[in-house]
Amino acid sequence: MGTRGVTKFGASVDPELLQSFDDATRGVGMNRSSAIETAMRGFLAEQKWSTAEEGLVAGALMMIYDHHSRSVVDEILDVQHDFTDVIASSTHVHFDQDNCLEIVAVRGGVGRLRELMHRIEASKGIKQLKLSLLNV
Ligand code: NI
Repeated sequence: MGTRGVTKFGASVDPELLQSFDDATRGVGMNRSSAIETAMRGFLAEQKWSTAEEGLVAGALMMIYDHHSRSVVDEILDVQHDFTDVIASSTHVHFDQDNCLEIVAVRGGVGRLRELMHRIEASKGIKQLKLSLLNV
């Protein structure tokens, strides 16, 4: 992250939350400062996606949908054909008898990704949808 040095700051948090955070942090072999940095970067990437007018992001859109709903299967395909400018690839997993898992790799402008997300959210038959983004 360059040679910009570090800034120390104080924060007031719920002690139980801090204890859980420190336990989890130790569990993955990180110190508190690097864990806070990781959490802050994740937060910023999420904020950028939900509010920014412009900016480039990349990540994955993951969804679980009803295999038996022909309308959602068609809709997911149609939407992806309408967003080839931001979709790099997609992987379909026939998860079980009833569920399909689709993982769509995306990169592009936040506004366009927001449009994609809203189109998919509007499809009935989507059981879970998650967009995970990284700042580019
Ligand atoms: Ni399937």
